[in-house]
Amino acid sequence: MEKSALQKARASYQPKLPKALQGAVKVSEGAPTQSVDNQDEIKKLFPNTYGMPLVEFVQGSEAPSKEINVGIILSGGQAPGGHNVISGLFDEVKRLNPNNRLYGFLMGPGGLVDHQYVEITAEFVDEYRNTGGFDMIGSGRTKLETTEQFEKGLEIIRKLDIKAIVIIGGDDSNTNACVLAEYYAAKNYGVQVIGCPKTIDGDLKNDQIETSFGFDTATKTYSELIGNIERDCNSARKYWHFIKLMGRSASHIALECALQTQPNVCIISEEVEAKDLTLNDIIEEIASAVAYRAANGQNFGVVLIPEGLIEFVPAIGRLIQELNDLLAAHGADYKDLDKDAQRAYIMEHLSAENRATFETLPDSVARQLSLDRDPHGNVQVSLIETEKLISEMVEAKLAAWAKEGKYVGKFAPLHHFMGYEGRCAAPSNFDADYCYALGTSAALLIASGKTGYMAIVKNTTANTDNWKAGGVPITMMMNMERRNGEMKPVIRKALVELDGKPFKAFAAHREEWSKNTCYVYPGPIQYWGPSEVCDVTTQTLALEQA
Ligand code: FBP
Repeated sequence: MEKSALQKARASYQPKLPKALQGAVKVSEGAPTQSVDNQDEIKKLFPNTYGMPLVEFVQGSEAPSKEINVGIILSGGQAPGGHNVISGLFDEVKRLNPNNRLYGFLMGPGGLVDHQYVEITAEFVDEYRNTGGFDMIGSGRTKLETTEQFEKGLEIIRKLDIKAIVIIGGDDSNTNACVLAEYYAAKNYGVQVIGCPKTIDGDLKNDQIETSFGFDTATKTYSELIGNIERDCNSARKYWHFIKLMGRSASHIALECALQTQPNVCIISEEVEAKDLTLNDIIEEIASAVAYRAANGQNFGVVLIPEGLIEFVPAIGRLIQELNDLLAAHGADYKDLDKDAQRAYIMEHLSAENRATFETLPDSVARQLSLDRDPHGNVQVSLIETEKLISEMVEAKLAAWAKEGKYVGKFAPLHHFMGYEGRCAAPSNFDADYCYALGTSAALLIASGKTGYMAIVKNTTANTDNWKAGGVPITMMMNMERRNGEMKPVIRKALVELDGKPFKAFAAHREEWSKNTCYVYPGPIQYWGPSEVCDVTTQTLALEQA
């Protein structure tokens, strides 16, 4: 692989490990845990992995470790730092016993089922230290859920004498890790399963998980680009930029970028849902900002739109719920029909209220909502051009206001989607350190015989020395939710909390940001230099942990 100058220099960065993970480590166990909700149902579904205690690693004398071969899987969307989880895991399993081997399953969970793997050696891991991307072993979205898949996986696990599988994934993948852990435990196969909290979306967090890895680097990358656009916008003073930001459901990415760059408008999906806003309400909010600024001669601005917005507009959310059920029950009846026949079939089967909403949607959006789902049953919102939909509707609203004499100005919109360009960026110091510590914790959970746990690192706004590492039983984060027409045990997704400090900080300033030009230009991620530039966490984390 030909390397860039940055990649070469960055390879020698030694991630900072918390004191508690340096050298010999012992386990300190807390009290038994409970799931966040639906305790009886979750306990029944996970009799072997429910109620286990929280675990923290502290410095202390360590029992000699038996030989343990480990398998690792990268699951779902890329997130900066995945390679450092692997290097942390590799270094720790080798420290515990140099005979231990680490195998990477290729292209996601499918690699386990199809027996596609590679041994991760010292030379191999050295090629990828502190790099972005998941290209070391690849990732995929195959959902591990059937007994047949678990048993196929077991064949290769036995062949390679693997004692534990580490699944690096988001809420859906870790839900599956929990199901797999329970299955292997129930069968007494002696195979441990450990999860790691990954996703740029930032929605895998709770009392135990302060942040998912990748959120820090991705939001800094987007904020750099948004800042650059804002500066261009404030220089030319002739465009309104509509920027859609990745993040399937939750608006954490959009909110964090807004806190870092202070745009004129940022829509937060969770607020739209809570206030029962219609698409028209959102359009009026943006058009009002455009009209106000135009009246002051400022025919320019920046609008941030979260990728998942469309699902949070209550009327559209209700439509999606019914479409999910329809898809689960009758998808096979209409999936092979031509476009018009599909639309007609769906219209015929929808309730009157949802049919009325469906009719108002442009064809491309209606199609995306009614047909394509990812393997976890999610609408593929990153494929919907919400930024164009919104700017076209704003344009129409301004034209109507112009006729009524309520708006005079020029409106020239430009569109951007920021998603994939942030998911594989070279990890920030925070993500490089955090991921290396997560990988180390995962190895220690395995060595201490745990299964059905997720590796965690806490106290992350303190100096790295004082970070706390350990594990949380995955069942502790679960509740029952309706998925594809059925109630299923899943990890509860963390949405933006409207009474949380990050949203309140945004809400306190947004009026001023919309009327005036208050842009902040964060610039690119820095890897070397003053700590207040290089090691700063996201504002979301800083505010939440304050
Ligand atoms: P994960 O939840 O798997 O980390 O994926 C996050 C994400 O980047 C979302 O923000 C986005 O909607 C989705 O992946 C895009 O999926 P794909 O990579 O399959 O296009």
